[in-house]
Amino acid sequence: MQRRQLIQTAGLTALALSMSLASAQDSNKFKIGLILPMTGQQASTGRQIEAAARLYMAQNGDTVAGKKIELIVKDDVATPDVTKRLAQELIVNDKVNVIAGFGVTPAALAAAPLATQSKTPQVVMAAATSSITEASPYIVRSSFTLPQVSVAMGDWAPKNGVKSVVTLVADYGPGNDAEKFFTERFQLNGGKVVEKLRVPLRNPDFAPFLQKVRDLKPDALFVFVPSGAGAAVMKQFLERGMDKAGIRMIATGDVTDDDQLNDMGDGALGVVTSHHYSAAHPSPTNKKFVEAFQKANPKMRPNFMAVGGYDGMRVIYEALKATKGQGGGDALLAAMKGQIFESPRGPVYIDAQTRDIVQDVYLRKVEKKDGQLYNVEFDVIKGVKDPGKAK
Ligand code: VNL
Repeated sequence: MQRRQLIQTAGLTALALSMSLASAQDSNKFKIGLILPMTGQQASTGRQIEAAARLYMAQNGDTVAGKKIELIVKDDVATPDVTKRLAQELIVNDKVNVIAGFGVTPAALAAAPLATQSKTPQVVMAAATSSITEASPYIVRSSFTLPQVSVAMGDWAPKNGVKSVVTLVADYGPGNDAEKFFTERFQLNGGKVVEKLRVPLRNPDFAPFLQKVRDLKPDALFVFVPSGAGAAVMKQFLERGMDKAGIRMIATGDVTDDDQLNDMGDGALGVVTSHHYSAAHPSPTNKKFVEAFQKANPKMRPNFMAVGGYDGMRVIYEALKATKGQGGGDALLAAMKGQIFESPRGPVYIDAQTRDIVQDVYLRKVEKKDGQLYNVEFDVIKGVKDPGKAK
């Protein structure tokens, strides 16, 4: 046992040594490997994050602490096998200093062991299952967690006339988190969960599920689907006349995603969601961010994925500055922990213990502003830590 451990440790040390020697050749560069779904079902997430990362670089320069920042973008099609191969290639061949991105939970989890073995910081900018940060001590998250935003809805709904609910979630990590944490809090507040429905992540057909919800006739349907899938749910919800049958939709903000919201039509008006970012967040920092983002990307409105990418770049840049360009993986990671700053979403910090982001969570209602649909914030819960780690 001891001997085996010794050999394993020696192997890893050799790997680390060869990597640090190789990276010395590239010592005037600082490379960020950005692994994102640029094609396929989650492509909007990749598009948003890449655009935001490039905006951050345009605004803050591509030389930091004497290092030239190089962004290497790779498309993993949100497929964990591909993520793993790309992370391996980026770490071993390209000798990146940081891996970042990760549009979906399985992708973030697939890269985690490589981050650990090579001591490479892994900045998760999108994926939002609570447990992700526990998959490697080298993970830092700039997005959010589903428990963080779902609990707020479990408090709001019963106080606002919603006594019975059916939950409908995408059947994987973040959906399971949303279902569990919304349900627990809603029931604690006296609400009744009539049924819990799970839809497949890949090419879901919502019709049979919504038919079931119609028959059960709860006060509201609570929904989580990942960014990019919200418009399809909304369309079928309205086509089936669920709202006219007296069933409200409540959801996490993934459903009324700013990337799609404006094309959902007036049927989406009045839908209440809980989330950490709205393009309509009324702060000077956000106004500047949205303006600059839209100037650089005229056909896009930044969504919560863009903000996760933008803030993730901030975390990397500031860690590089703090380590004066000298930092290896461990030093960079240490400099990422505890960062506190004003994000376009509001005030945030990276919890030094959990490496997860602590942030305000808002209740928002879809309203029309200047002829466009927005998630308009009407209440806030300050400084929310991920409740998934509270135990
Ligand atoms: C995840 C969570 C992905 C929330 C999402 O959109 C999202 C995930 C792509 O952890 O897989 O909105």
